[in-house]
Amino acid sequence: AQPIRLADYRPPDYLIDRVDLDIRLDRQATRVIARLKLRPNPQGKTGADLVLDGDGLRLKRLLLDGAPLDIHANFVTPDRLTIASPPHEPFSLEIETELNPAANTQLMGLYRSGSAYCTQCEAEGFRRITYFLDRPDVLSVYSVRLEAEQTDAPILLSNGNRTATAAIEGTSRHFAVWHDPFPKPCYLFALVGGDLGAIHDTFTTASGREVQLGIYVEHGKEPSAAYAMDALKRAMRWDEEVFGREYDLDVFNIVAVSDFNMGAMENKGLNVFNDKYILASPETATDTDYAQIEAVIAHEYFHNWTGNRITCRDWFQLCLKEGLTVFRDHEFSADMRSRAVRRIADVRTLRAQQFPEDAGPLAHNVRPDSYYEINNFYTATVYEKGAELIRMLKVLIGAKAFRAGMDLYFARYDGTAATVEQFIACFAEVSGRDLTQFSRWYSQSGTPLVEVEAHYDAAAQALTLDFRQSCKKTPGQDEKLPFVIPIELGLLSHDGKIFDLVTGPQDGASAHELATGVIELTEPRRRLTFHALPERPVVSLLRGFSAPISLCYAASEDDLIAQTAHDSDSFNRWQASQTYATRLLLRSVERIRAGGAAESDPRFIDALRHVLKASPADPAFAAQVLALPGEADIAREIGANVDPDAIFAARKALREAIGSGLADELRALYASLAEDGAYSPDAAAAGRRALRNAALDLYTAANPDGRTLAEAQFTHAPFMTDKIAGLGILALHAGAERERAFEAYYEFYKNEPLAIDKWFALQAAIPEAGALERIRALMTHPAFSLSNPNRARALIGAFAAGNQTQFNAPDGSGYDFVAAIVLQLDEKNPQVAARLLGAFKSWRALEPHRRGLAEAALRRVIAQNRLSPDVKDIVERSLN
Ligand code: BAL
Ligand code: ZN
Repeated sequence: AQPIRLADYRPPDYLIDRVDLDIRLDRQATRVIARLKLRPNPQGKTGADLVLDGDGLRLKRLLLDGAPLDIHANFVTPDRLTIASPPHEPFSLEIETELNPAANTQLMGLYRSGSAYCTQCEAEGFRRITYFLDRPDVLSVYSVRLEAEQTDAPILLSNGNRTATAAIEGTSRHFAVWHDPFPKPCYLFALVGGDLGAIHDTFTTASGREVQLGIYVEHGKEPSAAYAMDALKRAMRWDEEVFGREYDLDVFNIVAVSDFNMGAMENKGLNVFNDKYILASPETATDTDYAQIEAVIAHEYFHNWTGNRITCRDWFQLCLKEGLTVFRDHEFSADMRSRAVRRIADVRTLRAQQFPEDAGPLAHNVRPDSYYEINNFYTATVYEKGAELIRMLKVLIGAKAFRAGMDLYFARYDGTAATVEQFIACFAEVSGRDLTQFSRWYSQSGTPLVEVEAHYDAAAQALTLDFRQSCKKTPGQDEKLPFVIPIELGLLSHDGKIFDLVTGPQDGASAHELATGVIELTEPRRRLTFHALPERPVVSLLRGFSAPISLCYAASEDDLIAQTAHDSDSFNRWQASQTYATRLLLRSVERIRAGGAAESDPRFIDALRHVLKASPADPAFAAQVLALPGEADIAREIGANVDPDAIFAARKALREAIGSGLADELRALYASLAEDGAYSPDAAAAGRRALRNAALDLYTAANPDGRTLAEAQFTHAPFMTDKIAGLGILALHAGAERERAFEAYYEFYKNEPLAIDKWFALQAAIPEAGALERIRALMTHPAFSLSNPNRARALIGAFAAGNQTQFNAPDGSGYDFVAAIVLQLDEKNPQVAARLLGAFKSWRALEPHRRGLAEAALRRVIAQNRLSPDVKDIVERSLN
């Protein structure tokens, strides 16, 4: 197969102005009649054949301008419908197809989830419903008539506003008609039919229009949708206040389904959600779940403007809607919660998910140049790095110009399918800046490395900083041009005073840089000298993580300790502690690999003691500091010849050292943060729980009586956050407590699939040799189903992505297991299978023995004929 290339983009030869769908829902034989009004596109090729996309379709009837066409002729295949020389004037097509939703295991197009019919059309699912120009630059106005047995689907929903609904006389059937006045690409089409419960509310927009809000869930789950509704209303208000964006339809509906490939989907006026991101009660959801629900609700809602009103010209522009919308949901969460803690959490995610992508065989541009399978580009690079680029743009041009650029973008491109260039041009125009170099962030993959050297001249009271940027080659890109990199900078005294940034006329920093504290690197090297520094300052670089880069700066340990205590930039306060811990862990890994013991460092323990002491001021922040760099973070820092067992041992030793060195403090902190009373998901309360559980976790790492505390917490905690934290701690320690707790948890939650997912995931992550055996046994558990994406991700995904020692077991069993599951799953649900295979993304960085085993597992996958395009694409790129 040939890749699809951005450079080959051509406007469509035909446009589809109107789509009237008449859909009779049936579990095995749903009938779809699509009436399309087409016309030649003045920007397309005159007289071209009309080639409509399909995917596994069964055509029953076809009419062109009302006249039947012979559907047995060879211009129709399940995957394509070609009409040679269609009229040169506007014309109509009527296409009847028949679908089997019950047999649709890919969960793309129309399928069944629980007691509902639902759809997923992004990226290319609409072609599994009817033949169409399935590309995002074909925008149409949709009317949809849905008909079903009243008992089978009493609820009938689609995009837009409902214009009619009635029982069909003399039958047990009913129908509803929905009209969406906003032209949209077909990937935003959705329908839902089913027997669902709902909660309703209203929202009055800034201009005074009342919008009817509905969230549809499985019967009996209605109370668990209340937090999602609250988050939705807050998101609607926030988008008005912060971006000036008002909602545009009379209705906004959300439906939660239990079988869903992604997190959620932003279909116009009818978001469809993985129920994991809707359902929350204190008894079943953790603080993290609440925060994620808030973020995903906001994300999908924000797409109404960034994605729906302005969509993407082609799928290469995916970051135009996704990166921007992730940025918007990050800002929303920062405003709803603690900005500093959200920033740390977002950077942790970026580093854990996107940096390894950029460093491995699956590296790709934020805006890719080509693809074989677009489903594989819903990545951390497009989403998370894409969001960082928007954030960086705001740092570079300032908040005021950023908002003006957004306003211009909305005004200029509303109702169209846009490109990244058009987006960036808006910001260039309002700021007067040339953003050509900034655009390289979209077309060059890889994480830039910025190395900084500092030299202090005491006599001159001057500090010279030498910056050097570079970027390793990535697949298909051997040479990299320099990026524009904003480095937010602070110079501090060792007790935390901030020095003014002063440079001389010869030293090169602009007045703007000095005023904002943001230094811009545009060339491979830059030297800056700062004056009026009576002491050698602590250099606080990349404050707030002002650019998605790797920073290499040999700060002294004294500086890192001072920063951990005093840096006025809270991100760098956290970063200094992480840098210190990472260095310590890297040294320990070396020693362990050489047959020695991990290094102990009382200074680090001491620094943490101070963090604990100061923790009442900001418990959530302290919890972030106590969460040491993860095993994958350390592996990424090592970069090559990685031994996951040595990393685990080093990290375990450090946890034990902290648990024993700070036993009294941790235990006291744990006791002091005990809470009783009602649960509140707010950030302050969540922060206290996070710190309390982090304290217990570290305490238990070295003190066996911690298990008794953990078991008591697990048993008596009324709410999920503390219950699962107790279980998670017990899970790390083999013994009777652990097994008792797992059994008790299952008994308690067996009717709550989302809670059982946590049970699967914790067991999958047990870092012990028996983990794989346990997982195999759990795969036969009645609560498990490989066909349900949430279950598959909870058990297999948690193992592949979260259990570093066992996935990378030196006998290759982890690789073989995941490869075999990928093949099994590929026959049913290629998207989920391909995503699971992504666990191999860092295989080349492993030590040679494991590398060989991982490669052999990948080769077994590639050797299969009948791989889906999704899995084939990932395995081929992984091996290239
Ligand atoms: N558009 C796919 C799901 C999301 O990013 O919102
Ligand atoms: Zn999105």
